[in-house]
Amino acid sequence: MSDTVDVLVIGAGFAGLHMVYKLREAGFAVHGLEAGSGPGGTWYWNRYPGARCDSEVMYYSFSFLPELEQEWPLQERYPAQPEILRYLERVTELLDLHKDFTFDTRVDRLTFDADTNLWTIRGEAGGEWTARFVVTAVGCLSAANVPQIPGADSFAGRTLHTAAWPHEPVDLGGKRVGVIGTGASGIQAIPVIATQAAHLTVFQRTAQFTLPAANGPLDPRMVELWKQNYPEWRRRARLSSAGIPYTPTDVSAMEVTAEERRARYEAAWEQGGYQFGLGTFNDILLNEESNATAADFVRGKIGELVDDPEVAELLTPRGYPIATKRMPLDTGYYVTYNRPNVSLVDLRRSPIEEITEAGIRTTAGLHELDVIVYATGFDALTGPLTALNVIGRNGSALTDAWCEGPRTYLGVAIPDFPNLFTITGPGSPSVVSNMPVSTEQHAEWIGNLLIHLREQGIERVEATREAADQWTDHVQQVASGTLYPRAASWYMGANIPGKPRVFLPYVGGVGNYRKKCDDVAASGYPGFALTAGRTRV
Ligand code: NA7
Repeated sequence: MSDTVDVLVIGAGFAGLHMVYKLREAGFAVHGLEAGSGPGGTWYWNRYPGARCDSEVMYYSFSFLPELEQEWPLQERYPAQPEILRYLERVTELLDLHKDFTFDTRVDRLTFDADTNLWTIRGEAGGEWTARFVVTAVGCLSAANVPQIPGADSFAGRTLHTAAWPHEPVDLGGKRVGVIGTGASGIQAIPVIATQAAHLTVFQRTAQFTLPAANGPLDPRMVELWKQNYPEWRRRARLSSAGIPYTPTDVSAMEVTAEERRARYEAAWEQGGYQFGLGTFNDILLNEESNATAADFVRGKIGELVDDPEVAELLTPRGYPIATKRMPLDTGYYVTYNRPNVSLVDLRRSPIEEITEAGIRTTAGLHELDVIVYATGFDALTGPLTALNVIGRNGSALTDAWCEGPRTYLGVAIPDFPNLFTITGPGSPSVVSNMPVSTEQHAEWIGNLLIHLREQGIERVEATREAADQWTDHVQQVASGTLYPRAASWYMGANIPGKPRVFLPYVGGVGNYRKKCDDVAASGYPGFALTAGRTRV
């Protein structure tokens, strides 16, 4: 590749692969940089035992590859990490994208030159690129959170993080394993690690609500029907609230009798997946009383599933509404605590004091371990972007611009940072949606904007401060009409010490958001300042 391109894309997950392909096909000189040694993004890094997608397999793929759609086998209801990684590798091969990426290249600085309207992109291990436009496709959950625990370096055993799991198999047989964290990753890993380890100790800070995935093989007749109707399912997903074409309900949980409510929850629990939250009642995330009925139902299930009443009580979430922290789907999570080789440590009662050579010491004593697994999540949404050390026009740093929280226009553009676009950035549906639906919408929208700029001879595009302020206020306003802000969640930045507490994703719905973006495009991109070009790359 030449060192100067029209567009440089960072990341080779769903978003980056699509963006590079779209722009290449539109005739741009485009190149991608990726930190991993291959494509896959999230699915390249998160190889921990039990890693699986929480979106059903039919919705978790590209919609613009009809032949692959027909040929790709749909086996289990929820695809496991190796299967998704294989899918993205197949896409890379099919679209001949390898040649358009440089792998093993982590970007550690982006600098905009206001005189030339060009970005300079620096690789951590050397290498420099120049591009008129940069698109970040770095994911929302790719900057791992490793809590600073005193003595962590002194641990004599092995330390692992779910988000940076080794590529070679990890033998946990006969080992005493400690898992810190019970979010979506921990909840997937814990039941599998329990079957491998001699003993598993789970260190829980906040008890989590989780729903049964009811994973299993798909009925081949259903798969056939599905494949016949793919375009219609895709269309519905795009217009839906969460990027998954569940049929919405217009019934409030308070409108029905207690028996009817229980019957609906029970049916959804049996069916598994997000039907429980998206398909039972329309106000679980809006009305405290309605939410309490769903929360109580799940609390009751925990009591039924877990043998030891004391353990059941520790596992029972209290103090925040259900579904306001990201709801995981699980396979046998709660019943794992009935195993004789699994114990639960409540960090609220006895916090971690330090890590020693021998294990984890809480205020209640030392837990001797051979392996410590951090399942402690991510600096979500903003972390992957600030890690790029972005310097905009006037020398302004993104970290400074966002010191009180991110301000974006539509989650794709940032004032003072011209010619930079963020796929699934803060202020877009991103993590509250089925990701491929959202990355596709952004890649298409950004691609079409770049085509428009080329047609108009525009060299510089920048979100106006006014547009970003209005959008950011709208994002907060929509969130404050829901129960989401009631939880100390990573949606609020609450998991990272010192991070500003603002609501990060847009919860106004995937379909509504798409319409707003389409309206902006159809009206000639109001909210962006456009500057005609002097030079061509
Ligand atoms: P999450 O959902 O952020 O979960 C992280 C877990 O780690 C959660 O239980 C945290 O407790 C816990 N945690 C974080 N820091 C600490 C410290 N310092 N001490 C003890 N426990 C801690 O991350 P996941 O990887 O599970 O899931 C993230 C997303 O990835 C998921 O939603 C999918 O979209 C994929 P807390 O609840 O903050 O008290």
